[in-house]
Amino acid sequence: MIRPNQFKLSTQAALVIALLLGASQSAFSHTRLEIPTVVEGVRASNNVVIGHACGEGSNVVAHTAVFPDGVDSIIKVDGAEVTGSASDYVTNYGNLNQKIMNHSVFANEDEKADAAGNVVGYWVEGGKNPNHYNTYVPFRSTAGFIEPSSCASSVKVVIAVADICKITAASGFADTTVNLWTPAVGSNFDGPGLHGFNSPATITYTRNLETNPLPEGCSEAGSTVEIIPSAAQLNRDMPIVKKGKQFWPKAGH
Ligand SMILES: [Cu+2]
Repeated sequence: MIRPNQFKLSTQAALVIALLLGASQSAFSHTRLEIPTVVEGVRASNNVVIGHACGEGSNVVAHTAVFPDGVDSIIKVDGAEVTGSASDYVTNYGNLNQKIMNHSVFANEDEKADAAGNVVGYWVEGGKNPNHYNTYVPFRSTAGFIEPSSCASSVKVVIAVADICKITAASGFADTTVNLWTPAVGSNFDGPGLHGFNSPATITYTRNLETNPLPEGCSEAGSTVEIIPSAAQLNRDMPIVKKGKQFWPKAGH
């Protein structure tokens, strides 16, 4: 027979266990965006949330992110790769994201731009995010608009991120030195077999069906579109170049 006070104790124990599980999940979750889904036409500040470092006692000491440039990006419609460009689905694609400066954790930072001057990513370094902490890395997103003539009901933009615990050459990439939250597109930053393999952060724009209804001829649900950075872009834009010198990954082997 269970006496009332025994029952009470076990419920409290269960609650404590549930809280502990919840806490550990949030502290060790993968690196993702604070706001992963936005309605088209809405400008928002957002954060890339660094989820953890590279194991107990390690710190993320540098972090870098790349947005697909829309120039040679991979486009998928309902999961199948198509020819076409990002602006077929997001009318004003390009230069949608700007870093918001913040030196609270990382002392140094800069944006990365393509040849046309569009911001395609950013890097931060000179700080420490311990394994059991999260760091918010802030940026702002200009309102993206879904192309009215397209059948897209949502457009998911895939972001490539590296949370770097140790500055190594590419040959030194391991679970103890880096978390690569990148799409596996065949770049030097795929990290096959590593913790974050093919598990990138994403931001999804959803269509405002009231102001921007699907045109005739689309399926009732519309299409889900993905914009993914190309391997060539990741090879070019993932490295951290600081004052004209490559900081990460280290050159050579
Ligand atoms: Cu993780």
